[in-house]
Amino acid sequence: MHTTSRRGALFLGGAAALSVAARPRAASAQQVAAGSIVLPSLPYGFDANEPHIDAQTMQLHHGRHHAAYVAALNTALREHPQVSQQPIERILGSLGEMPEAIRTALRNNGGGHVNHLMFWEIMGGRGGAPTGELMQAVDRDLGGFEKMKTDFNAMGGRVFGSGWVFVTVDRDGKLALASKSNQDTPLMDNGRALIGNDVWEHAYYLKYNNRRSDYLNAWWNVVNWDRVAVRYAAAKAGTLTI
Ligand code: MN3
Repeated sequence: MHTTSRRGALFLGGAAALSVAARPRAASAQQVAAGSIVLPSLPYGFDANEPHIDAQTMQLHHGRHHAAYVAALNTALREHPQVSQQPIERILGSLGEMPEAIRTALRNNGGGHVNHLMFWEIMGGRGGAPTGELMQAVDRDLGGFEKMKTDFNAMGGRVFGSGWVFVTVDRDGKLALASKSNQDTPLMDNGRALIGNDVWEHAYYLKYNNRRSDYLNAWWNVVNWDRVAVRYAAAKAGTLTI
């Protein structure tokens, strides 16, 4: 429906390829060097979310903030090839088993990487509402679309300092709201984010200053529900990696 769909598919493929390439059995053909996680390009232009999220914020957010998480993640992985061969979702789902020397770096920067991959993936749309099976789940589990948005925005407003607000999804397709501090992610609970909004000030301060609630309200206008539906189907199929 949008011209971005093909680029979106490539972007999704990039995220999936990260996990596949990181598995030891797949490493022989295309050996993945330790510390070689790459920052994918956005699946749309920096101005795709205007006027709700300005192009400069998108550019800085992707090119500086997300890039910094990727760089720091690679630095942490460089000396730990046995960790770098594992899919990022497995690393984040078993942080307690990770080398103590890099555990905090993995948590902050691995979390930052996957949270932003998900975030870019589900934006670039024109808002509206979910349809079909996903809308039925919203009605069933979250009291309907309007209540979901109201509760999500309220939860996002209550995050003290920096963090995220999510709708999580399990293998049965059940939805729930959750918030996390810093770059923590539902992957750390072996859950999955269906959608999430970044409430770090870097996500909105240039345009909204300290008016986080205005940003939270406006953000729904750029959600791409077609891509969210793909994530929902993947979650139910057990193939949603991050
Ligand atoms: Mn951010």
